[in-house]
Amino acid sequence: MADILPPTDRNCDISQPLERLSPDETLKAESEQLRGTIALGLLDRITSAVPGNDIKLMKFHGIYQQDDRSVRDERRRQKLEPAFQFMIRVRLPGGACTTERWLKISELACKHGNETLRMTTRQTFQFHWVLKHDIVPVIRGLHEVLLDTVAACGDDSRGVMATVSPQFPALQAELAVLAKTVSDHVIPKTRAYHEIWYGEERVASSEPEEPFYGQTYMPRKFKIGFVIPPNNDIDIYAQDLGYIAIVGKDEKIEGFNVAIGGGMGRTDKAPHTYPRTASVIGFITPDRLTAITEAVMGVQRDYGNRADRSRARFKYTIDDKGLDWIKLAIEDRAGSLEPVRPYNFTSNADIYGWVKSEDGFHHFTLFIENGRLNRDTLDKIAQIAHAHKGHFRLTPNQNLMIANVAAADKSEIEALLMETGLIALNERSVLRLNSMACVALPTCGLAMADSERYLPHLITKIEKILARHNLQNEPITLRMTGCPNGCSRPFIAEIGLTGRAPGKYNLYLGGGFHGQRLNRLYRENIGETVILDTLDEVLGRYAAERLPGEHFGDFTIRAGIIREVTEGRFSND
Ligand code: SRM
Ligand code: SF4
Repeated sequence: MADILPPTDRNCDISQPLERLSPDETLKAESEQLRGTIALGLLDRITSAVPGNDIKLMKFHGIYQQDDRSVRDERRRQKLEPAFQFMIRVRLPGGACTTERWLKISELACKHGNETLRMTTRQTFQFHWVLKHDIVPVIRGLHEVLLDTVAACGDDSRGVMATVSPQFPALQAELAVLAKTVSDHVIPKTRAYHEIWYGEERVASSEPEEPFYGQTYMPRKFKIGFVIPPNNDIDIYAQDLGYIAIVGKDEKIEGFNVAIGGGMGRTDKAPHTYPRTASVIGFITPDRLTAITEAVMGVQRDYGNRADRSRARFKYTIDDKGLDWIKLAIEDRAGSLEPVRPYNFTSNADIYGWVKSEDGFHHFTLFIENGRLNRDTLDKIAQIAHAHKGHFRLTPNQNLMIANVAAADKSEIEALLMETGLIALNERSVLRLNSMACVALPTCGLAMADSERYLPHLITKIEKILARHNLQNEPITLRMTGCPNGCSRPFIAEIGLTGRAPGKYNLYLGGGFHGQRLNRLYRENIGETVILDTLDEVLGRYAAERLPGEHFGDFTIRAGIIREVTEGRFSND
């Protein structure tokens, strides 16, 4: 593994004079490597919240303070503080989860998380509704199965994703290991987490606690993912740094194409913000992975915008400095990249049901609508976990793969899927199986409209439209969010809906079927009736005018319904 590079001059970009740094930069610098007053705030029993600055610092520990927005007004009327509770996100590189870990997580969710659990769009778990005094038991419970929540949020490298597509078991297992290696390499090294959550003593040292991140960490979150074509299940073009495996004739990974600068979030009516699909800049051999990761992250660490958080993601650094400049800066730190190697994606969906891989194992992908698990489903999956000798993988589309079922055990797992009724979850329309929604209301503080709670109902209505146009078997990607931050990656869906206000959404069309192209705003701030009427019209045209094999997103562009987005920065034009 490559040595960790010493931090170069923090904020060395001369365009960022110290006095103009955003307040978050000062907070990080003064936090004593993410300690702040978190430990003290947890002891305060008068409030169910934590102090303002600690709210931000706790994100680096994977914990978000939220409040139940459905009772906000009522509590204000009663002069009560908001119903504070916490969301806790687990770090789970590549979504790989043993059955032992699953059972522990499920137990913690039932005990401390209001009997609900969420599988996220980046292949991990989120506990919701955790009360302040329950945070430590959750974190320590996770520790019992050697899991933690370090850097699941915050200005650092977030959960590293890795494909779950089961066709190439050996390669997939290799990628899962690489995702873990990269994740371990780039997570913060501060002992703050151990002290605050496990109660360990602080040990004095003359060595810097964060050799790579320094005191101010990254300018903003940074996301890494690994994929094996042809299935782009992790949405490589939405990652800050993506590695596309190039597989040789001998079925071995020759190396990776390096993709940089993907990201989804935008702010409505703020054209200086936009989603961007990652640019593929070169090829590297596997031995260069950690060095290149450090170089790419180092460039963003040193040149990312630390004055304006709305422009702090790597995608903007790239567009501000120029792709060629950034590539040179990376090469300057880690050597030349080889020319991009050919690759081809065909889909970004999960493959449902049983798939047999070349090594003789069977894998069952179970549809979990929007990744939400309630008590009933948790109990049913626990039955499978007790019997299953393989492991689980959380998919990038919020679903669950029961992985590595030996041929001799398949009938037992199948019987359990039938007995529990879980198998019926897969008997859904193609549209529903290709849909995703973010959490949104009532827990997400940024939500402007419902998403996870509403999309299932909207889909039922769209299914009728599809049936009328005989399109019910057409795979069309549909993704919804409660705001334009893009947590379900809606801006690369063929149909994207992002919340504007309660019951109102922006409708985007023209995204690429396998996540390769951004969509564009088609109708703004519309309610259900207009959404359905608009889709009825456009889908009707698709049914009548499409070419053989033509995907819906491609059709909307060819038919002149929407203008193609060639680059993110022009997506608001
Ligand atoms: Fe996200 C913020 C949920 C994947 C872009 N995201 C949030 C917060 C933490 C709201 C907040 O800041 O207070 C949400 C918590 C809601 C709740 O109640 O749980 C939240 N994001 C999620 C999850 C749980 C959605 C889901 O339904 O699965 C996903 C957790 C992923 C994980 O396991 O780490 C999630 N978020 C994403 C993705 C998709 C991805 O990474 O592949 C994106 C788009 C890609 C990107 O980062 O550009 C995404 N989330 C955002 C943004 C916009 C960031 C930006 O720079 O533009 C925010 C807001 C922010 O950071 O200021 C945000
Ligand atoms: Fe919350 Fe917006 Fe992300 Fe949905 S897209 S979870 S509403 S931040």
